[in-house]
Amino acid sequence: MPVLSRLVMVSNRVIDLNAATQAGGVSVAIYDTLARHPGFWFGWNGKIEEENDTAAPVTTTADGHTTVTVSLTADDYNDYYLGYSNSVLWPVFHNRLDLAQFEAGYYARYVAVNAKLADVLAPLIEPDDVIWIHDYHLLPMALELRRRGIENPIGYFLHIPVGSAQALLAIPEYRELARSLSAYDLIGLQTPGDVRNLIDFLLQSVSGRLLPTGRIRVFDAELDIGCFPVGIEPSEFASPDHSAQIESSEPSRIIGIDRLDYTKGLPQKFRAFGKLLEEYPEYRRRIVLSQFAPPTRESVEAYADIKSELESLSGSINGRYGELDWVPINYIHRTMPRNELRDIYRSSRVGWVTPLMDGMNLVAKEFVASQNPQDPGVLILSKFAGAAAQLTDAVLVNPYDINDMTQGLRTALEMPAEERLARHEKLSSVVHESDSAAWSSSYYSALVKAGERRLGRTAQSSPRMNEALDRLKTAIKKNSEKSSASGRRAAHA
Ligand code: GDG
Repeated sequence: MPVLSRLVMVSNRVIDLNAATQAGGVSVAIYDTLARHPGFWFGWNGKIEEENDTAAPVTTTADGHTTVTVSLTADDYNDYYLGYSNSVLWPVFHNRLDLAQFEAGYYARYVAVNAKLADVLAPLIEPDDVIWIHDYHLLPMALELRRRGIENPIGYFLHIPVGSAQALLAIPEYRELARSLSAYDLIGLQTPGDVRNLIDFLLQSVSGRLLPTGRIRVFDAELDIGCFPVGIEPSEFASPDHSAQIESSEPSRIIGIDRLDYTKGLPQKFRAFGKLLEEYPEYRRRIVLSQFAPPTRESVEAYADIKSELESLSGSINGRYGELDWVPINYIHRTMPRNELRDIYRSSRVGWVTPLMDGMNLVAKEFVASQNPQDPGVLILSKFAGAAAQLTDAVLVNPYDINDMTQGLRTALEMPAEERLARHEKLSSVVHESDSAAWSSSYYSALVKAGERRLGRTAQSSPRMNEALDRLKTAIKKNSEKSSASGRRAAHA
C-alpha cells in the first residue's frame, strides 16, 4: 500500500486497544489496515455520557495505533445506534423488512449524531488526508464533512450486504440516503451482487443514470461503485508448529463462531444438527457442536428473541440426545479471547458457517487460514455469505433447506483425506491472495483516483479545488514512486 498520506478511518465503534477480547468483523478489518498505514481511527468509544461530556475527543495511542474517540448520550445511543442503525438499516439491508422498526425520531437523531461526529472530525483533517468511512451507521458522514468544507477524497465501505432495491425503497428516508451516498467519491461493497443491488436502487430511487464509464450519475455527482471483498491477515492464524492438531479421538468437534445475530442462521444450524442426530444415530457420541455466540445489541428486541430461541433449541437437543458423558451442543454465549481462536479453529474437524445473508463473513476465512495444511478440516459455508463468491471450494449449503444442511454436514464429516487436502489448498490460496492488505490497498488506490476525478471535474471553477487537486496529484506521484521502489505487491482488484 502507498504510505504517504494519512489514512483517517472512521467507524461507529472504535475498539478499546487495551481490551483482551474483541468481536466484530469491521473492527478486525480496520485494525489490520491501520497496522500497515499511518493515520488514525475515529469514532465512538462505546461510552454513554451526559451531553456536555460527549463533545471533547480523546486521543489514545497503543501498539502503534492511534484512536480518537468521543462518547454518545443515552438518546444518541437509543435512536442513532439501537434505533436507526440497528433496527432500520441493519434488518433492511439484510432483506429482513419484517424486523425493521421505522420509529419517528430515529432518522433525525441518526443525522444529528453524524453531524456531531463531523463537527469533531473536520478540524482534525489535514490537506493530504484520505478519509475512509465504514458501514451503515455513518452513511451521511461525507455529506456532513463536505458541508464543513472538507474537499479530501472520502470513501465509503459498506461491510453488510445490500438488500434488494425493493427492500431499500421501503425505508421512508430512502431519498435522503441516496443523496448522502452521492457525497462520496467511492462506494465499496463486498460482492458483485451487492454492486448490482445498489446500482438498481439508485436507478429506481432517484433516477440515477449508469454512464458509459461505468460510473453512476446521481443528483449532480458521479459515483464510483466497486467490489472490494474484505480479507483477513492470514499470518495471524497460521501456526508455526503442529500444535492444536485436529483431535483424532472422538467426539470430533464442529465449530461455529458467530456474533449472536439473527442473520447468522444459528437456529437453522441447531435444527440441522438435531436432525442429523435423529436420522443418523451412528453420529451420536462421535461428534459435538461447539457454538460460540458472543452477545451483541442485546437491547434490540429481535436479539433478545434469538437468544431465547437458541437456549431453548440447544436445551431440547441436549436433553433429547445427551448422555451422562456426552453433551451434543456446547453452546457458549460469551466472547472468547482472540488469541484462542486459532487453536480452536485448528483443532476442529469442521467449520460450520451458515448465515442467511452476510456481507462477507471473516470467520470462514479465519477457519481456512488456521488449518494444518497436512490435515485440514472442512469448511461448510452458506451460499448466502459474501465469502461464498470467493470460497467456492467450501461445501456450499442453503441454510433455509434443513436437508441440504444435514447432508452438507455428512459430506464434510465423511470427506476423504485427498478431497479435504485438494479443497483446502484452493481455499487457502484465495484467503492468502485476497487478504486484508489486498483489500485495503486496492480500495485506497481506487479512492485516491476517484477523488482526483472529482477534483479534476470541478477544479476550473474553484481555486480551492485547484489547490486540493494539485496536492492530491503530488501525493499520488510520491505514492507511486514509493510503491515501485519498494516493489510491493500490486493492488488486487
Ligand atoms: C461485518 C459483516 C463482514 C466472533 N466471535 C468472537 C470473535 N469474533 C470475531 C471473528 C471475526 C469477527 O468477530 C466476526 O466477523 P464476521 O465477518 O464473521 O461478522 P460481523 O461481525 O457480522 O461483521 C460481515 C465483516 O463486517 C467485515 O467486513 O464480513 O459480513 O456483517 O473476526 O473472529 N472474536 C473474539 N471472540 C469471540 O467470541 N475474540
